[in-house]
Amino acid sequence: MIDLYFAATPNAWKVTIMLEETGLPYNLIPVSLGKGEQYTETFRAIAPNGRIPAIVDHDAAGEPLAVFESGAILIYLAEKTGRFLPADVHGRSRTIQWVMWQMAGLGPMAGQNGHFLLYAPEKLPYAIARYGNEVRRLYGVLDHQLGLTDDCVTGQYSIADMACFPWIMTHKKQGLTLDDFGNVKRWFATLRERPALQRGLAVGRSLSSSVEALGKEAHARLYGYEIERKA
Ligand SMILES: N[C@@H](CCC(=O)N[C@@H](CS)C(=O)NCC(=O)O)C(=O)O
Repeated sequence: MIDLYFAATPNAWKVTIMLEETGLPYNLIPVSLGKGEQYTETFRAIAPNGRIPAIVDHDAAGEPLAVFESGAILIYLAEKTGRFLPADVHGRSRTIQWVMWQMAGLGPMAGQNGHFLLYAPEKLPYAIARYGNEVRRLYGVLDHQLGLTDDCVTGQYSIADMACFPWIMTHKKQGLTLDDFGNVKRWFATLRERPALQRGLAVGRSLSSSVEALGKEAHARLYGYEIERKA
């Protein structure tokens, strides 16, 4: 069984998407970022960086294996299951390149852009322009790539798509419209129909510290999902 240390944020949803896509059983362990649980000694023994997501695979060879960093988790789960990471050297390298691009570029830049647009106590035009322009540029890079590969980031659905999707979900609050990125728009619409991806994204919304910080309505707007309302 895999323990997943989780809060409802894009980096953690990459992992729930992969777990749902592969059908691996997992045990969800909520980490309250608002309460600072990511900094406890117990959690940092698993994830030294003090950030979610992290997993512990109790069925790993030899002894339980802890993995932190969402990209490393995606690669680990792909290798464990033999799915969503091509075996041939070209496909494997291309997929890992795009996972790295998401990890080093799209994710951090969109995270900073979101921070300066939504959370920063004062509006800082320089920071908003710097990160906003970079996120727009990165969306353009993805759009160009999807124009070359047609359906998916590297030509077939893989961990590269799972890494990017949750960050594209935030496009409205990044100040962007997908109308400016036709290939991303098509890819986004196609992928969001996948039942496993939808299950992955539905995991733990109510546990999010950003729900605590923003409120339910704003969180749903930020990540582009519908709130289930009781009749
Ligand atoms: N590069 C890391 C980033 C992880 C990360 O930034 N996680 C955020 C939530 S999306 C977090 O734990 N934030 C807690 C904090 O800022 O204290 C990954 O992809 O796993």
